Amino acid sequence: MTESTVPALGELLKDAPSNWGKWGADDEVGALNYLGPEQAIAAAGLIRSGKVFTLQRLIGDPKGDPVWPGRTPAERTQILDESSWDGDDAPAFPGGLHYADDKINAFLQGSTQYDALGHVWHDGQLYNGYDARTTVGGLDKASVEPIAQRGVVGRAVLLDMARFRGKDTLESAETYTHEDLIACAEAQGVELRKRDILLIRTNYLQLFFDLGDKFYEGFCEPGLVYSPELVEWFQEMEIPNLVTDTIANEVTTDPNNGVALVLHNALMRNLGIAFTEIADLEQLAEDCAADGVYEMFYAAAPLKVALGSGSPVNPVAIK
Ligand code: UVW
Repeated sequence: MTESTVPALGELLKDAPSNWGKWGADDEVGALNYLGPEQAIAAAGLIRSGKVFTLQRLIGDPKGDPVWPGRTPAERTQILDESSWDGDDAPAFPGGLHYADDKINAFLQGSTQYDALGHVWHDGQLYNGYDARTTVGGLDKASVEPIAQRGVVGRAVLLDMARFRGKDTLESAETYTHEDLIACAEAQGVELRKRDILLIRTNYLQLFFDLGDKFYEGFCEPGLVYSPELVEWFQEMEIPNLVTDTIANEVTTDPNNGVALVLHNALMRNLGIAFTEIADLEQLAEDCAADGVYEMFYAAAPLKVALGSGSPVNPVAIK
């Protein structure tokens, strides 16, 4: 497929469903509106064993941080430690207090993160029809802050696509559809319900640790692939939040049309579905395979970053 035959997103998605205006002209959290007290109370009823799983990847992992090409991993810098008091520069407090301070310089989209609904756009408009000029210098509209202010709580279902396909990890550019998600849920014996938060495991980032720099050669992650039927399914199912263990939640380049990150536009920009990326689903998946329970309570709140296009998060799943 040559560059000139690749359709523009606006053309590809011209008849695609949209949730713009559904929750009012001022809405900035989209399909998260599907999650309210009723969903939180129902999800709490799923807590049976009390096993808690935290789904964030370690920032500053000595083995490396997988990030989208062009982004750099977080850098943590020690500012104060015991050596600071060897000289005269360290702060002096009555009683002789010493302490450690550090800071990180990080992409807000590095590590496990929520994307703001205004994180991607095309044709000059973001989620809910906001003008793309509102992103200049920071997201005035549909930033991560409103998501952080409300939090995300609901029933989550883990769909272990790697195990379902009998693989350690899905392969580069491997795709799956909503029908595969349904088949995976059936094989796992779990019911998919409206307003479920979907946690999809590929274990693809294991290859980042196995392959080193070669991981980025011909970079194309596996993932969900666009079709009108898939978008309709996500809309009908009122999916509020798509969580995966890959960097971008979908196949990087759509093999059917050559377009990059189609679902960021069809699901996030058009339907307002929150994207959570680079989640660590390994321990949770092990546990689900062991006890056969693939539904759980899920809670997450990204950091409250004014104007932010994304923010790190450490989601919690409780079974
Ligand atoms: C891009 O949108 C480019 O990246 P991500 O959603 O993975 O942060």
